[in-house]
Amino acid sequence: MDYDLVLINPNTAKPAVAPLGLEYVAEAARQAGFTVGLLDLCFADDVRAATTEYFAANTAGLIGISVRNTDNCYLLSQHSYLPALTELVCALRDLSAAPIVLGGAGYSVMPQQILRRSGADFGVIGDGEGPVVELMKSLQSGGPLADIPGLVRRVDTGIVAEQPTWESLDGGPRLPRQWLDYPRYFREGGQGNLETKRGCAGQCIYCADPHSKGRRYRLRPPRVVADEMERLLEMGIDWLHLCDSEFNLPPAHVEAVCAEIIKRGLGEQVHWYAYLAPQPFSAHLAALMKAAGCVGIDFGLDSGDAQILRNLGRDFTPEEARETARICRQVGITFMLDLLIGGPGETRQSAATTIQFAQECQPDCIGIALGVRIYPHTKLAQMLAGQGPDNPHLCGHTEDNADFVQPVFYLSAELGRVAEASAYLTKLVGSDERFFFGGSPDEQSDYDYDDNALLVDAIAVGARGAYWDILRRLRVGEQWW
Ligand code: B12
Repeated sequence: MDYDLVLINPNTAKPAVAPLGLEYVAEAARQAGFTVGLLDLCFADDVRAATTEYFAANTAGLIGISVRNTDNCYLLSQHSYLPALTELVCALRDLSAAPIVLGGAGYSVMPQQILRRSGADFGVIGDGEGPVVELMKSLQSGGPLADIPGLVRRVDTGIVAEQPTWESLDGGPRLPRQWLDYPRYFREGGQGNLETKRGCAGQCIYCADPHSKGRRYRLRPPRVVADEMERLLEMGIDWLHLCDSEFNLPPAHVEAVCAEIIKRGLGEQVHWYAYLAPQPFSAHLAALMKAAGCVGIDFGLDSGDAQILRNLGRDFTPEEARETARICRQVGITFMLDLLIGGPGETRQSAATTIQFAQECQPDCIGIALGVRIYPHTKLAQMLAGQGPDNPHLCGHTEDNADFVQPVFYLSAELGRVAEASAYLTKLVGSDERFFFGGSPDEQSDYDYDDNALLVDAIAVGARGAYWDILRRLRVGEQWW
């Protein structure tokens, strides 16, 4: 078949997470009148062979590759996916003459840098729907590329990037959920996915979301969200993880989405999890979310130390977070606290305060990420600009990596180097079984979701839900399947 556009999902991490972004891009291109093929390599036994076989039978006018993750973002393991991406781009050059465009959540975090290193022709920062359609039109008609929002391209002088326009999602395409094998993703990945908005107006110094999703909240109409939930339920997908970075912002939208789900009686049929900021939160919101089917929340707490929270650009206090935790326990929602230890100003004392604070909140589990992944286009990167690789707070790939493409982390020198800091935290955690340590070599305490055999096996025998909750249940022996 001759396609105008062939989209590729190269993400083979297991448990399998459906590349929802590709559904949006494929559907937008189809609705604009283009023919679209989709090569999903997630379940391929041999990625190279599957790609060769696909391009022996099909041709493309443009190839789009989704780059969901650049790396696993854990200091203790530092697994980068970019060498495999470069290999794929290289292999495609032998199989097709079509130009290659990259996009996706990971790509958008460092677009110029990844384009340069991967050898692809184009990239798109942020939403793929509009720019991919515009790119195909321009490539087919020989029209200008310079006006395409979010497009990253090569010119004689290097690489240039246009500003994304961050379109409103009011008129976004309705997703038929027909581009991917969602039932298989559910069987092997244990959860469906659903987005209620894009963008973040937060000021966190380490987060690339405002750069990759826009600084303004763009809301999907609640009826569109609920329609899509119904569509997933029709396919038997009744455990979901929402794709919002912080579901409770802005609060009015959460309430409207939950109200629509409840109105349609979906709350009793579906179980969903979400990431939330510790604030804003209230007993009213918790009850509404629970009635709409929420069974678990992962709060990005980061720290229990007021000064460290300020240093990280967070806008809540430990006391507000404590109250949020109390409400969750009162309402009966399972919850996790995610900690980010080692940022600017972190000391042994503030780390100890954080561990103790998290324990006092009595969550169902606690995740620790040691070291803060440094992304370009963030305040943290600006703070470090010009300081060079000898900065004592840098860990990971510090040499030849001024653009931060290889995994590089801020780890406050006050904690010592990686092994020392990790040993110190392990000691603080002691025998408290609620803790998970991201990227740790110990399979039992790790909660890296890439190629996590514990999760894969549990899902194969019927476990469903957020991965942290499946791991937690495994640990406490709470089996519900
Ligand atoms: C929800 C979420 C999760 C959930 C997923 C639940 C589920 N069932 O889907 C869970 C908890 C499982 C998870 C796991 C992980 N995640 Co996560 N996750 C997210 C989050 C919040 C949303 C992703 C999402 O689905 N968005 C909705 C879809 C519709 O948007 P999208 O994929 O971005 O697609 C749009 C554009 O990017 C673009 N696009 C996409 N593909 C393409 C292709 C082309 C050709 C083009 C042009 C455009 C394009 O168009 C799409 C529509 O506009 C993002 C942060 C964020 N705000 O994006 C992090 C994020 C993607 N995750 C991240 C990471 C690191 C991980 C893990 C590796 C963590 C770990 N070590 O375990 C794992 C990887 C799991 C896997 N199998 O890949 C990082 C990646 C950062 C990086 N440097 O690469 C992010 C960006 C968070 C962050 N800021 O650190 N994650």
